Amino acid sequence: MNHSSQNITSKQSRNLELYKHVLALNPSPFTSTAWMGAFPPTGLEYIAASIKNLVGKVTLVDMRFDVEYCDLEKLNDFIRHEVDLLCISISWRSGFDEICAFVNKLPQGITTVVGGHNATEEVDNIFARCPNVNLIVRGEGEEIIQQVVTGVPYADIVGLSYRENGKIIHNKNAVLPDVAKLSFPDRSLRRCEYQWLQNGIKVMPHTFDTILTTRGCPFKCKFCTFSLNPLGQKREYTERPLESVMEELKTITADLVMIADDNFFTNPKRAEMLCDMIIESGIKKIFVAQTRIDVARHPSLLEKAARAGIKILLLGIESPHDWILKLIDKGFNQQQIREAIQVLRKHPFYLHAYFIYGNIGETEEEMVYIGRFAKEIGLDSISFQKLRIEKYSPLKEIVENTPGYHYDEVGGPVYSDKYGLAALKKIRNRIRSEFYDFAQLRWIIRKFMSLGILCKADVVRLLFKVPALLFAIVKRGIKNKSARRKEKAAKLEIFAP
Ligand code: B12
Ligand code: SF4
Repeated sequence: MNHSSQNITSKQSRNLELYKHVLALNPSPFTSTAWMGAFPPTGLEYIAASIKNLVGKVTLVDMRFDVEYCDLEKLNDFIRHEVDLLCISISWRSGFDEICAFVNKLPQGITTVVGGHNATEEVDNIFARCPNVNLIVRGEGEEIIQQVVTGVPYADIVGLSYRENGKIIHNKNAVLPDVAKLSFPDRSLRRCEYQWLQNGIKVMPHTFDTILTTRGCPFKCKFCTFSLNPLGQKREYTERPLESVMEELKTITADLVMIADDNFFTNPKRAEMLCDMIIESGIKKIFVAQTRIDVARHPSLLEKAARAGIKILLLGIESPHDWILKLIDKGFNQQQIREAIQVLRKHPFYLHAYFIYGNIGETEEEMVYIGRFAKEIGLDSISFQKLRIEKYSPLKEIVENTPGYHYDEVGGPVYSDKYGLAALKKIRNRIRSEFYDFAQLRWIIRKFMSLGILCKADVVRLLFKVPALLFAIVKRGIKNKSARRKEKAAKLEIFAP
């Protein structure tokens, strides 16, 4: 159990017990891919943990996995008969329209609170589209929801937006909570195990989980809003006490754990201490960590990270070009990337790197070079995304002031007069074929096997599933396309004069 202190004690709440049964609900949009489904809804789980001792009961439902609650009639029946507070998470932009439509189908008259990264960016939009939503918690919500469930008057809760006499009231922004004081997710509330299901087919034998050991990131890469909360406030880099992290780790049963920190190695000393503690505890997991290439400067940390079970590193490299790295303030250059990867390759890590293409002024050849460069330096796999503009991204203004560059919506891709979306799609395919070929795929499988992430039997099982997987992916694509068409038609109808 987590013994960290809370602002409002359970004793206080029992006296009040304003809510008997809270449903913490992670809705499932049809557009989310199965890969995203592999991990639990961490933010919502923090919320559930923070109120668990302040209300009668919390039921946590993740509609991606909890099939029992996917039937709307059954879900509504359950809500009507059992629930007096509904807490819904809207974290991702993908599927936003579908989630709003879904929320509208839930029972009216039950206090409904929405929160999450995307909810915070879309407060007015959600109030306008979902008449049954009473409250929206903006930003990191643990302390705010505690005040809601213990009956603090809405007007006194900073960080809350709410309806009052037909008006929407937005209280001031809340101060970010101290992560050391927050309760970590209580896995006993879960009603499902997390696995990598691709279109309903189990891809890997492992169960998945996430853990956050820090929040925020001290760097200021221009394209990135990881370290900004959705209110545009810089989330200062803050660390959880290592004892609390270990306490949480001991409650995790999953085989593969993603350390969801923006950059796990921000404080190398602390990361090394945590690795030591994991080694000492005998905990055996496959850990995945997000990091910058700077970690390569710490050989003893790398050695310990590998011994602690960190097997997959997700590296934010972004670009092979010095002028782009400078433009986005990444803080390193191509030569440093080459040197770092050379070091990292000497350790037993699977190296996956992220790149961004379509940067301002980037030519087609420069974009395509991403694939060749990644191969040259020996990365195991890569993913590449078009430059995107988030609501509070410092790049937003730059794109807006650069003639010939455009974006259609916040969160959407940047394109230019020279490279429109269709051209960027072709470039993406060129990057992909520069990097991925049969030999690379074989290499990936071998690397997974050599690191003990997959065994021979897993690979054979996976190969047998390939035809079914391909069929499911095509079927899902068609389903999504037709659903999107319907949604578009519905929108046109709403806005028709
Ligand atoms: C780890 C991570 C992932 C993991 C997923 C881990 C998981 N558990 O699902 C992986 C790698 C799979 C991933 C994938 C993607 N991610 Co991501 N990810 C993150 C990251 C780094 C941390 C998320 C996290 O754990 N945060 C910590 C928790 C505690 O914060 P939180 O979720 O916001 O929750 C708090 C509040 O929002 C609020 N809250 C949340 N729910 C609720 C509900 C209620 C009722 C209340 C009151 C409050 C509340 O309180 C919570 C506690 O403080 C964030 C960046 C960041 N630093 O937050 C990006 C981020 C969330 N990801 C982002 C994106 C774009 C993606 C992808 C679309 C990328 C892609 N193109 O594939 C996919 C989409 C995944 C999907 N499900 O659709 C964006 C989201 C932007 C947006 N509005 O959509 C972010 C913000 C990064 C960014 N700035 O670009 N991601
Ligand atoms: S890209 Fe990575 S290092 Fe840069 S600000 Fe974002 S999280 Fe931090």
